[in-house]
Amino acid sequence: MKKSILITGASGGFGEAIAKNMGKYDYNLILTGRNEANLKKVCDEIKKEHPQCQILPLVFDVQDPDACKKAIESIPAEFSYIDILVNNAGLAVELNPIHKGALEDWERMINTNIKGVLYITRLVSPQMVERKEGHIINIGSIASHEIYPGGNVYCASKHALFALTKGMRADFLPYNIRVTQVSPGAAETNFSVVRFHGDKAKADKVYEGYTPLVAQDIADIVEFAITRPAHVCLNEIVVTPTAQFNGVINRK
Ligand code: NDP
Ligand code: 8X3
Repeated sequence: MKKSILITGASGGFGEAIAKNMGKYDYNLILTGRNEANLKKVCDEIKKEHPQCQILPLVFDVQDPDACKKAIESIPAEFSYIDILVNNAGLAVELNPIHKGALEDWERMINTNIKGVLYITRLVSPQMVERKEGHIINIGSIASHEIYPGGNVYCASKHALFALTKGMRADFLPYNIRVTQVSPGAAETNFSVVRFHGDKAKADKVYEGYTPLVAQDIADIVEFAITRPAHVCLNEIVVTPTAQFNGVINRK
């Protein structure tokens, strides 16, 4: 049976680039996101480039456990052999200090970046355990290791994700399942536009004065991790722009 790769948050940014890289391999793709039009556009583009690739788009919010369950249970038999799971959907909201933080922003980050990963992993991993085979890739961040002013809850969510990555590695060790975290620094995607509630001018400033990473850089690293021989598990790859060290960016 043909194997599938499930990528959350494939309607843009890193997830889209990862899906496009993986379209050339002999996998079915299960691509998820909330924005149906964006997701369809990504599917159409991959299909055009790789007509042999079978793609299943799933539109749902990873914050909603019932929606996650319904979506995963709706996967038809021909896509059901999920060998690779990329937990990529995530976001930051605002850069407020704690005393000015909005509870709803905190909820969105915690519910998406931590609980969403747990919901999807809980639903997908039992079949990997049963087969004693599989690969889970979590998209962490430099914020899994560093804290910057205003990063508080986002950084906490990505620190938690790193703990979960190691927890998965420990729990899945007896089952031959690879677990990898890719932890990027500043990358120019829609990330900062989302962080600043659609303020493109404010988002653009984040990437001024240096060359940031782009989604393709991350997709190439994920592809590298996936295509290592089965006995090789890259535990974590931390990648920043050359102009970034930990949280510090050297702007011209
Ligand atoms: P984008 O905003 O470009 O893409 C985010 C993707 O996640 C979109 O496809 C979006 O889909 C999806 N998504 C967000 N929330 C949800 C949700 N509740 N349910 C389902 N899908 C959701 O950002 P990036 O590609 O940059 O971000 C991808 C991951 O990389 C995130 O986890 C982010 O934290 C992490 N990261 C980003 C860095 C950066 O500098 N860009 C650096 C380090 C890590 P839709 O809108 O359709 O729901
Ligand atoms: C996204 C990169 O530096 O905004 O995870 O935390 S950063």
